[in-house]
Amino acid sequence: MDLAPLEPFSVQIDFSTGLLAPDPDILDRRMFDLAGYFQTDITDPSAEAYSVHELRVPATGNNLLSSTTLLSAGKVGDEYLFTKGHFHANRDRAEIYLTLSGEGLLVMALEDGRTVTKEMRPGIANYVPGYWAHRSVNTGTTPLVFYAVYIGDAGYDYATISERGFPVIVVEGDDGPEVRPNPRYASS
Ligand code: PAN
Ligand code: ZN
Repeated sequence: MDLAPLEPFSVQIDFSTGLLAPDPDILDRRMFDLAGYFQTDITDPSAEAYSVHELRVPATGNNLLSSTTLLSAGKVGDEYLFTKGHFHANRDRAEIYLTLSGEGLLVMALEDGRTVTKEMRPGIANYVPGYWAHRSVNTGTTPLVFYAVYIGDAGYDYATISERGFPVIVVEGDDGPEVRPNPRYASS
């Protein structure tokens, strides 16, 4: 082996808040980071949208990275708040999402526009195979908290989603969340 093995470690995860101990790397996303992602303009650019709390592990293909995401509840127009969403830069890298609290939908899409939407609820683990872009949508009234585990060299391609959008959007309908075609989706 070229490199010394990492030391085994443990982390404490608070299932209701998603907070980790010891201290993770934290990435904060505010509403202005999501400008242009919704059908309507955002109204409060400085409001917290979500944060990603990642365990400190080298981002290499022999490691597993993992993080909690704390996604606020709320809407922009009639669309529920969501994460930016991405393909993995290394397209074939897979991922698992385990929901810890709150409720939502995991929207996944292939580059050809095919979509699959799965429920996110505490105790449900969602498997995201390689090649599927993924976005979490908080359809509840409390933060949506989930733990994600991904191959260390998965990386992020945000540009494709930022330019084309997802093929579907999730809006509040008369009887709760509805998944509808995205009128602004730019198919390839
Ligand atoms: C997750 C996401 C996290 C935030 O850890 O990165 O939920 O979503 P965006 O990265 O789309 O802003 C993951 O899928 N990692 O690969
Ligand atoms: Zn991912």
